[in-house]
Amino acid sequence: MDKSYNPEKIEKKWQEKWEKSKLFKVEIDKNKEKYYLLEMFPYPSGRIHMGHVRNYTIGDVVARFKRMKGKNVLHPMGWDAFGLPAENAAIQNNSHPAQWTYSNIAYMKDQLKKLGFSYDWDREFATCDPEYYKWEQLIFIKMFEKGLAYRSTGNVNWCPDCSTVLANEQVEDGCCWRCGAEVEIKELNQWYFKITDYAEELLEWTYKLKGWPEKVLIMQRNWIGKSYGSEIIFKVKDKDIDIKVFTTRPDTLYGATFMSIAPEHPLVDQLVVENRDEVMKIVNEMKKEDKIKRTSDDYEKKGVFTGSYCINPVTGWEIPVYVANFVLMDYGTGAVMAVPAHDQRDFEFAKKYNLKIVPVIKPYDESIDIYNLTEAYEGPGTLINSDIFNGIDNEKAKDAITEYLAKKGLAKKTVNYRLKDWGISRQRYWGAPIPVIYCEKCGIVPEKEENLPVVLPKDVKFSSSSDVLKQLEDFVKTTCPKCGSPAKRETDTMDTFVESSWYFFRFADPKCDYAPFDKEKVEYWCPVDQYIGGIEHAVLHLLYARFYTKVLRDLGYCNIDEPFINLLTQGMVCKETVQCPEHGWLFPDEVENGKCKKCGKDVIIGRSEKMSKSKKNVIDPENIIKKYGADTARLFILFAAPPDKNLDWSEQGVDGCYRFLNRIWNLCYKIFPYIKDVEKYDYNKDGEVDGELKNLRRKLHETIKKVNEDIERRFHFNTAIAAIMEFLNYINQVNIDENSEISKKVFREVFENLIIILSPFTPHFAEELWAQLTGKEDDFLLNKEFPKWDESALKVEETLVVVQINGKLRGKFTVPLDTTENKMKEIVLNDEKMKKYFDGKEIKKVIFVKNKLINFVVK
Ligand code: ANZ
Ligand code: ZN
Repeated sequence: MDKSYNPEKIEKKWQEKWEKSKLFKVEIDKNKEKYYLLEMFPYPSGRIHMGHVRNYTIGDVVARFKRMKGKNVLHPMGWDAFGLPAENAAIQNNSHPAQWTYSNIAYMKDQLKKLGFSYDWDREFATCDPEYYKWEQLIFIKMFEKGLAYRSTGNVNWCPDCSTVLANEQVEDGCCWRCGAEVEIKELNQWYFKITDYAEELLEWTYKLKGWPEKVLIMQRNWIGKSYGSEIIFKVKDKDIDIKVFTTRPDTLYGATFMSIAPEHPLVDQLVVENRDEVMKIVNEMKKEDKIKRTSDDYEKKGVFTGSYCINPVTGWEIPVYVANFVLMDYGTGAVMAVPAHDQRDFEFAKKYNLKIVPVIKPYDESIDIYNLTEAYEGPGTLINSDIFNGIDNEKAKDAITEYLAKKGLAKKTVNYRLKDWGISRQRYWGAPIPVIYCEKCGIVPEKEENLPVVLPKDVKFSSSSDVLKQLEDFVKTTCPKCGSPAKRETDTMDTFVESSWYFFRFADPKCDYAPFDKEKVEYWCPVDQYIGGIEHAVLHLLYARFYTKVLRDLGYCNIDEPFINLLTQGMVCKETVQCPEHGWLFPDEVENGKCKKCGKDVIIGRSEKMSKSKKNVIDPENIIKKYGADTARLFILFAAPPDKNLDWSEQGVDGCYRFLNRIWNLCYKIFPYIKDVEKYDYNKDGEVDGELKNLRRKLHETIKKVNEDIERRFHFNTAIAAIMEFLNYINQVNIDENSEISKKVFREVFENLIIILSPFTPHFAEELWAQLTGKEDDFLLNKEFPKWDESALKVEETLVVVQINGKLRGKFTVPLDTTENKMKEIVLNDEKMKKYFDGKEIKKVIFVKNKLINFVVK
């Protein structure tokens, strides 16, 4: 055994051995319980970052632990390989996106291997492999045939910088989620997936996914946005048309004093009677306004009177119809009954255009003057100014008023969802081609199954960022699969979120060549038992994956309702930031003694923030591995915080973990010679142990218990590791007796277990120590059982100790056997009943007989 710990040498050695022996390969084994552990697969951007390291280290510990607990563990890895960065890089380097992508994959795969992750690499694939997207195209065709994929013109979010469409989910605060550019609204012909058909089921299951963080479920529910309300019909005065509104507040109907409709509403044209040209001009300008801004609270409410009136169905009032910028066509019915007294947007609008405000809810809070409002009153109360409904609680009035109108055929209860269909068309090259053909005679025709995949043409020049596929005549020109006449191929590609919506199924059967996957294999491995990834995917990816799973189920590909049983959203990796007043963000090595190296000014140490290149607070995992080894990197990441909390990077923390491993190594170096040739302690053969050895065993089994429970129950690796550190301190205080067989045996038990429980965290380190202890080089720890604790070793034996004060019996205490004099003093002096004997007195002397008696001489 080497005298000192050399991570570089041993990590390489074990990575090679693991690979050669195919240690991580798994197959279906129906005699074992399966466990599918999945981490969100990475985008091959070029290099792995600390966020990846954290995500995959957490996953690796769980995978290794579960396997050692006897589960048949599927732990795959692959690449989410389509997307815009590859195309941008290709333009910049005058190369091909495929080349960029596959070389990044090779590099990153190597990096992941250096971290010792237990992936079954035989299952690896990249989503840009035609063998993968072929099946996605087939599924698309099946969806098209069922009406779940359709083409429609609509307003789309357009990112001018990425020159592509974005899904609603990809717009954050009006900006592109990827590049941050301000998003525009454009009218385009697009492909959509009918996720709205699944709104109700997606929502229902959020109440059944007990293994998901509540905050993620809430975000999904809000995104689906189910609201209960009513549709009410308003007749237009002097015209034979009706306007239908969607409202969640039918209780306020008696206070509806005007009507607001969306500029895109199809009835606008018929409703505008006065000053047609002028009004239509304003309407058209409103349409051009940014749709996202239009709905934000602080955006100015604007409107224009159409010249038409409609009739409030309960009051009979003729109320003016306005076109208003804050009403959207794609929510509800595109028309709103405006109740300025009880809706803030309507209130602002009424003030601006001098419209009537009639309160109809009297607040339970009497201090509010409902006839002199400075803002809308949106709270609860009883109805006023509402004829036969006066005095009713407003919640009850919702149903009552709807039912009253329903009898006249003027209203019905409805449910509305905020969720919109998923626009999946992207006007980009580097994505899965949408497998349809446009024929002048037959219309939209899906490609024939036997012609799949529709492969992305290789011979492409990337000189500009415009729609590349459209310009490729060889690709576009084709014949109609139905009638054979000349036809055109679709040039849009699919949103890359489609690929990540089903990759977890493909991992169960990655080489399948007759279907997306074999049903039986998927039904053995899936659903995923534990999914791990970043919170940033709480809405987008997770909602799409849930939807796609249900679609695959309904297409008959599998019998699975939900893809992920348990979800862990890991916290971010953060580090403090450093700023120079003159030079902005600084890298740590641009600072010396608190001063900027460039200008000598005092730097400002900022708070800890998510590692990002722009703030120059990133740590490259590769440097850490070079300096300390992968095991230290893994250990630090696991030890520094519970997995769901943010983690603060600290060089001292990393160093501390490295020293901990060194201390274990050094201790093993010292102890192994004595225990190499003995067997570990066994109660049946060796009988009882007592004293120091008994306590050592107790501490060992307490540690084993804690590690088991912390991993199993809560994934609290940090406290598990802390327990092991504490145990190491304990071992250091106990001396091995070279002449005692039983002492050596207990030490053997201690070190065997210590090494095995360390192995999920620091696998190379543990493997090497195990080989040194046992002399066996291929006795992989992953194939060992994770230690169970010995309940009988945990028992603390007790004894009765007599307490005397100046020789007189004053109490009896039951304490653990071998309690020391100091501990005994502490127990007695802290006891309420004993206090009176010591009050105002001084302890002159203590006589202590271990396990029997303590006598205080006081004065
Ligand atoms: C009358 C009313 C009175 C409303 C009141 C609110 C308060 P949620 O809960 O988000 O579903 N609304 C309906 N369609 C709209 C559209 N296309 N664009 C903008 N606003 C629209 O919101 C439903 C409420 O939003 C509806 O209830 C409607 O205003 C408005 F005291 O109707 B309410
Ligand atoms: Zn045709």
